[in-house]
Amino acid sequence: MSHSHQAQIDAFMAQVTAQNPHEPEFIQAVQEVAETVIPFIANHPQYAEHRILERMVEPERTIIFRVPWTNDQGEVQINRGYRVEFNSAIGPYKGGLRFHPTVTLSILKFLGFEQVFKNSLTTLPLGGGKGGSDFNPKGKSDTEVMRFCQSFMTELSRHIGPNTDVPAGDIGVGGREIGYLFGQYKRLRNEFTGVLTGKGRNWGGSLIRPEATGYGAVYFAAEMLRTKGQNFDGKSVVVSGSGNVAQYAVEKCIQMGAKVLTMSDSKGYIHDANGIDATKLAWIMDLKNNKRGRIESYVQQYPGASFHAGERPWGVACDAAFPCATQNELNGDEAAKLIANGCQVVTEGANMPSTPEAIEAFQEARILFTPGKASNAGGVATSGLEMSQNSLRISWSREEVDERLLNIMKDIHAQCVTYGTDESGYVDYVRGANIAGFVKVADAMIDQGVV
Ligand code: NDP
Ligand code: 2IT
Repeated sequence: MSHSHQAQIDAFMAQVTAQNPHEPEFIQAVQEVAETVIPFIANHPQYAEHRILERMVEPERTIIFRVPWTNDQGEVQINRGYRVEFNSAIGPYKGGLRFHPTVTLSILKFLGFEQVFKNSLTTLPLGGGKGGSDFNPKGKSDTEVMRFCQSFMTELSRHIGPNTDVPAGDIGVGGREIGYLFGQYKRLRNEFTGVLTGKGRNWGGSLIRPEATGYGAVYFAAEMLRTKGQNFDGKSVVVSGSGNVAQYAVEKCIQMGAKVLTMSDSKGYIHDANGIDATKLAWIMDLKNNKRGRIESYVQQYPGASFHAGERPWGVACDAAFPCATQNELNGDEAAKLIANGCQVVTEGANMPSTPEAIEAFQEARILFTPGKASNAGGVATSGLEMSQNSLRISWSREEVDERLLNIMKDIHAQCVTYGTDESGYVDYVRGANIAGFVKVADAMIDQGVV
């Protein structure tokens, strides 16, 4: 990179850092975009003239609110709720809700900022937003989760709508929570609309939405492998997480003939050298989704496997890795281990799971690496398809939605190749995703004036 580009990036980041103190995750997400987009803007002065990037780092609106509720003992509890409405240049704000004790404004701003670029890549008319709460659903009864969701929606309902802002799930928000949130919105507004996605199949949900993020990540990885004349058949795969994204990434890897060696949760990882097959995965899905249990129990059910408390799976030798748990879960040292063990492809299912040092290591080693904003976009893309079906008041078959998802993932891959290929032919998927995502939103912002 030239000195003048670096100086521009440094000046821009100094400003962003000064304006957003105590927001390390947000600054990390902006830095990654700035490093690739600022050199591009240098050759496209219209974006500098209209101060597009400066406007894009400022959310259009941030809502922070009190969420009071009572637990099963009748005691009053207080959590903090958020919705960051980041950018609506190309469509209504769209993005998930996260319920996890680590949720802060910084976390939601990083996720909302990423979402703007991701949603732009999907080819669908979706703006970007994110929300959530520091509420911890773990260990709470269904009735406690319901009362929390009802209180959260009582305030959120003033700010969202099917043409304004359409939330969905993320960490800690799955089908159960979306159901309680939808029920309360409908009751308050007396309106049955597609105001949330990830709904149940009988009340406006789309087939394939539960599978979409994990399936989409594997479709994207398969596209990357195809550029090398390879596929997943016989490849060994390491996955982190055991929630929604991880489960369906594993399912699709198995369907494509790969051998999945690991899954994890926040307490550690399980390693099954014989491979997690479809039967074992069904057992894990029941454990996590119905019994809300811990991944550790896997080794009682399948004694051939081992559990590694407090550790992450990146030391296990593999051909392909899918980080599918959370942000900053794969650091530079772990990236070096993956590379040394022969890993050829790293596909982010989670949002920002690789630290900047890890990304640098993958790119220096010239392995196939894709950022979440490209490879996990299948989830929100299928949310977009759910919105279309709701508007049309019809529902498409499983095959139809799956095919649209596959084509969207191929399209995102092609956009990354267009903007990310360097002189040597190496595809920098980070640069490709950031620039392709940026251009569509930036052009729309110019068209719409200074708003
Ligand atoms: P879930 O709540 O279904 O699962 C989260 C998984 O990650 C669990 O196994 C959880 O373990 C683990 N995890 C969460 N926090 C941590 C942590 N701090 N350290 C270690 N492990 C952790 O969430 P999803 O599967 O929906 O989301 C996973 C990732 O994918 C997130 O980054 C999310 O933003 C991203 N994503 C999700 C999409 C979706 O459609 N759901 C779409 C695109 C991206 P434990 O049970 O112990 O907490
Ligand atoms: O990070 C994400 O893209 C999501 N959690 C899914 C958002 C959505 O609106 O489906």
